[in-house]
Amino acid sequence: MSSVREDAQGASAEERVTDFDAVIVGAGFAGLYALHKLRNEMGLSARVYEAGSGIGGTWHWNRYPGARSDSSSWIYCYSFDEELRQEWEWSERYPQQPEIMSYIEHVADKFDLNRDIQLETRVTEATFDEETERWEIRTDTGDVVSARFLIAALGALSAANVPDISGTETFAGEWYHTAEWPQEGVDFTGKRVGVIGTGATGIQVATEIAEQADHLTVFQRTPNYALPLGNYPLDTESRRQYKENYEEIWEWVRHNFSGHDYDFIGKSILEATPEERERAFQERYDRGGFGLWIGNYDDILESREANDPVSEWVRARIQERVDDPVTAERLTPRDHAFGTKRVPLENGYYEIFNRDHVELVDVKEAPIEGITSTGVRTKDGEYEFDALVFATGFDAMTGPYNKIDIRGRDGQLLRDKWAEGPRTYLGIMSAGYPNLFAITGPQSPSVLTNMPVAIEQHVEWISEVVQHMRDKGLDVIEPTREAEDEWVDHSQEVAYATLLPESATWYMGANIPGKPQVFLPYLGGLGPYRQKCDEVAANDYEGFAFATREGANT
Ligand code: NA7
Repeated sequence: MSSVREDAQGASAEERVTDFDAVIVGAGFAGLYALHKLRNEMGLSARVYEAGSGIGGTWHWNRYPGARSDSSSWIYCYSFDEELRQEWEWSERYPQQPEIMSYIEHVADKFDLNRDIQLETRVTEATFDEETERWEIRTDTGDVVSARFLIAALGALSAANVPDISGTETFAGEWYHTAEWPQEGVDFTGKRVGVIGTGATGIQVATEIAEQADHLTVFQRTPNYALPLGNYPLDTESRRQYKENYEEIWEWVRHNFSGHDYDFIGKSILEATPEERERAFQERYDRGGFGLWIGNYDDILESREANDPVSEWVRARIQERVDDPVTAERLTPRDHAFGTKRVPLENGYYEIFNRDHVELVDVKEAPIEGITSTGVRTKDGEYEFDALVFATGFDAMTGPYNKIDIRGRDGQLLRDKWAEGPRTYLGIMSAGYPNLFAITGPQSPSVLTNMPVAIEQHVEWISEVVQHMRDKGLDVIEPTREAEDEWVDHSQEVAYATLLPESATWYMGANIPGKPQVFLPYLGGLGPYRQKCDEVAANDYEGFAFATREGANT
């Protein structure tokens, strides 16, 4: 006997609306705001599909111990609603995962979003029908719906990367990837735990597991330049201050380089005396956060000469925090320049290695040869574990798109078009994929910014162009190949004018075997990027072609 599945509104499958103005894929920060904008403010019919069992995107999946935002709480949120800004009370400078989830749930309730979100439903295919000029969307639960607009709110870091290490399936204990963490949590008390990976996530999770586990082994491939988090609780007075100055703070972060509350110093490091540099570095280190990275001298990411002093300075800070000189040296990065990989923020990470029950294994010295039923085998020997944690990152930016069969004009798969690297105009659309909008997709500032600020900019720009189309009676928008080619070239030129492409990072696709080595996010800065998007819109959406259903171009 088959039962009729009911959707979020209680409508049965037969009654369900199957044609929407917009289908949004993903219910994280991006998808939720897109739904609010398109449905609540513009009156479009919209459906959100979300693969997870709850809303929240990144914060639904990444609930590993120690997960928290590296952005200041008062800007790691939405700015679009004054009442929301004023009523929400953040408890810390850097909020932890449960608090961010509570905020997201509050937003969904406040704007009545849940009724149009279908959970536990993964979009598997999206095909542009050139006859109807609509997208046909299919899911793993058998839904087939159509939409004029398809909004990819997939997240830049949502396709988990579990490395292909032989024998993983034979491991007799429990193993986890940090981005697919069990909803009920994991208790490591009394356990021998191995953590593989020392990126932003590995550093957060290892610091926390060190508190619980009997023994912790951290497998490090590349040491990082982690900086102190500098977290502190927010009291009533500090909350009052940021609330009073909200508009000013937000205007600043909307237009600066990173969408974070840092600005570059406004001067070349080469013009600063050694004493000035020392003062500048120490102040930023003491304050915590990304100040040494994106609030430092202007040119530290532009040349080795400008970068060396800060790389050297951070190395010295790492060395002085770790007692054992061999471990200290292993933790000290010497193979890449500071700031060319995503800088992790830490909260006592280096000090865990001063404890007897924590050890560091350098897998460049002693590569992992395989996983066995009892643990991890390296060139130097075997380590036994009750539990293994993969903090091994993501198939970043393009990975989430490549997981869906997205077919545009002539049935071309997006992943085929992007085989040599993503091709977009402004990181928002790709030629041959009409009416498909990406929120914080490849070749947009995205992961190089404080995400909610970049998300708001994209959602607002996209909703304005949709409104423009409604006002003018236009049905289809698509970038021209010329505009796209120029943007692809421009985004690579901007990146290659810096040191970032030198390092083997997920920004470059270097963490995934076989992935093309192309700089994925746009490094021109959020403020300048916003200005470019605004100019394009003011200039009659220069670089985009519009059409009506009859096919007339405007
Ligand atoms: P990252 O930054 O990609 O870090 C992944 C870590 O895992 C990194 O240390 C990798 O070493 C390591 N890794 C990956 N594959 C392997 C294998 N096969 N063997 C050993 N070590 C491996 O991901 P995160 O989740 O930490 O951070 C991603 C973003 O999420 C972060 O920037 C925040 O925005 C939130 P590698 O450095 O590649 O040598």
